[in-house]
Amino acid sequence: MSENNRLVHFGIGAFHRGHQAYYLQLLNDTLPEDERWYYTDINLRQETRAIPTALKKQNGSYHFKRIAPDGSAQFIKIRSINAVEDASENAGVIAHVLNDDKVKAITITVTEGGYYLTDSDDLNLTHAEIAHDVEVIRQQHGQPKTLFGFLALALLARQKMPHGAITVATCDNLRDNGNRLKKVFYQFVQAAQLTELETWLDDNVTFPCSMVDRITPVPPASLLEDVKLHTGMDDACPIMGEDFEQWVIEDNFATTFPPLEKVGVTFTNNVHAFEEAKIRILNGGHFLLSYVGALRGYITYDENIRDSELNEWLKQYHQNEVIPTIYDRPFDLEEYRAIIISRFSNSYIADSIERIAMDSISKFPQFILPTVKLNLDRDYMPTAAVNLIAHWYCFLHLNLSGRFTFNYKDPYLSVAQRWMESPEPIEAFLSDPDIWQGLTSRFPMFHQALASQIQQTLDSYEERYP
Ligand code: CS2
Repeated sequence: MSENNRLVHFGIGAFHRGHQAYYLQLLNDTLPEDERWYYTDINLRQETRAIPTALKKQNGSYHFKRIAPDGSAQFIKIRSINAVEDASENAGVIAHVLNDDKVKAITITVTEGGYYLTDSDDLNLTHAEIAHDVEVIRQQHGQPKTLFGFLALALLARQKMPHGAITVATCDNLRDNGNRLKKVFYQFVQAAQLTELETWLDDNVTFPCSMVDRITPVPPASLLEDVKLHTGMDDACPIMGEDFEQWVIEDNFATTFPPLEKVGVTFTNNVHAFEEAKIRILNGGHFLLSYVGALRGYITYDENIRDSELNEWLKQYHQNEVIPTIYDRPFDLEEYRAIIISRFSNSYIADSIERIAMDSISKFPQFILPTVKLNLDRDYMPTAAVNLIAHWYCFLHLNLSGRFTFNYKDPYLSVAQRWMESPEPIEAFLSDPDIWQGLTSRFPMFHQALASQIQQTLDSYEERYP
């Protein structure tokens, strides 16, 4: 049993280390040792083992280079993670870590694709990995592969404890993220026939929604030398990020939660307005310029913003299509957009288009589709979106056909491959229910406009990518 209160994190990416762990470090800096909170970080996937292995050798600590738009930087030592485990090797570690009443919450970052949502926002129980985990949990035997299996093991361990109540806080960019996770996790529990766990969850577990924000690029290899030069320390797994951070979390905790409001975190009952603005202005803006930027040969996202045509396209998208369809506005959206554009211009963080472009199949329904839908619902043709979505399609088409070389990563790549292999690829794309959720059939004018924009955009790349 540990002395300090603890949090557990599932999914150890750079974003988590630059965000939740950073905030906990800020808090700990204000507290005496016995009141500090520490993280146990747990890796879930075999393919992401390298960083946790290096982090474990450093007892969880590392440096964070926090970079301002003028290039000036702070090197902050993060010591708020002090235990690192790998459940992708041995899922038994989950019950061991969670069986500690000093653990008060689990935070999660597994990316948008890690939730296995269908077009109706249900859990995709037919997906092989989910079907596998349902069996593992139902039979209480074997090694899970997804968040759902690991979370079930964690909560089964808590259910056995006398005071097991716990907060489960997802920190991924899904709108209404806590409620969605709750809904699909209950579906998982039902499929695995854990009736008693389901009843226990009702009284003992909360799933607060949250909005999280910090642009955290993939750290370049040169960061190791940079850290050594500035701090004199060897660090095998430092991270870097912009100097902007924000965390808004729903005030809905099952038990004690660290008093992060002391270091700038907002606890509120209206997270939705914040997450809607962030996902549609920031993540949506990232999404839509990354494919056209890649096709123009840019490497880092700030190059998109310096391209006056792309900058103008983004402005039209934000000002004509996103901002007018955000109806709940707890702050000034124009000012918010201006801050985001200045963050997007930060060339010192050198955020790669390759990082932002990945996983587009699961990002599109979250970041872009709601904006398209809300515009069509108000009888407005979102022409900036149409233009930029056409570039996304062309990016996939040219990349998958080998005409445009780009290191595109996506666990759902087979979905795009299916469109491209069909006799009518553009039609296959436009009628995919997981992507459009019925929108293209409800609005034939939109279907038509996008199909012809795609054809026109493809033609425009004939010469550059023969
Ligand atoms: C990016 C995000 O991956 C993406 O699509 O838009 O990682 C973005 O950098 C963060 O959400 C910023 O908070």
